[in-house]
Amino acid sequence: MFQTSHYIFVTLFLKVFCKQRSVSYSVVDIEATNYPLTVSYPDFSILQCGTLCTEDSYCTEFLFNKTNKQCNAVHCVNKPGYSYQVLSSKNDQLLRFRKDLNWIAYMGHYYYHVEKNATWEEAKLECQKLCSYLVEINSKEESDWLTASFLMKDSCDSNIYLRCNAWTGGNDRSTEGKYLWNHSNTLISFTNWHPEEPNGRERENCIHLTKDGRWNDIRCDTPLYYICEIK
Ligand SMILES: [Ca+2]
Ligand SMILES: [Ca+2]
Repeated sequence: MFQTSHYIFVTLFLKVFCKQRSVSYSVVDIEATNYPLTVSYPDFSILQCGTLCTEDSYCTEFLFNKTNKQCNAVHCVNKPGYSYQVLSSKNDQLLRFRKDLNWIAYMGHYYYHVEKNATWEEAKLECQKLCSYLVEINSKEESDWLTASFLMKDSCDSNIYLRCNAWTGGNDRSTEGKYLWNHSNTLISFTNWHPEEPNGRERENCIHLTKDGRWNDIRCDTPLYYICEIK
């Protein structure tokens, strides 16, 4: 979905200002696929369609029909209370616009460090809204790259548990001591725990990555930044 060939890089077509936030959109190639979770916005213009998408945290992209001016938000996860329809992209009258977010590529995957505090559950949902999942770390190289790219900042507190760390998708919420990656539902094989960790037993069931690249189990309701990943 995020393959670079599908981007029209030169076209930064739309910029929507909303409550002092600026969100820009890129035109993306229409792929021959069905969008299972689309929501009809009122039919106006591309600009108004973009404004509605900007105000909708579940909307990462929207489809605009050049002929009948119909505007559809594309969601990746069900929003409570919404009724969805399936939209086919075979219609060549459709234009597709995607929110520009700070995804960074590494080894064929894309990563986005969201600098907003959230509990582990909230962070999981926020990543799903972006059609992605809480980061899953499968190697020392990936762990080190994430740390260097997102967490090693001059402004960090000396207490590595408080600042400059991020939720991962790792947890042992189902069975104490059995650590799984949430999205892939696979046992965690590569680990990079701090020397004294994991130490939280039933109290601490979610894994966060600290600025020195090590892992710690911590209470899942702790408000932390998080990293989303997508293939
Ligand atoms: Ca635990
Ligand atoms: Ca711990």
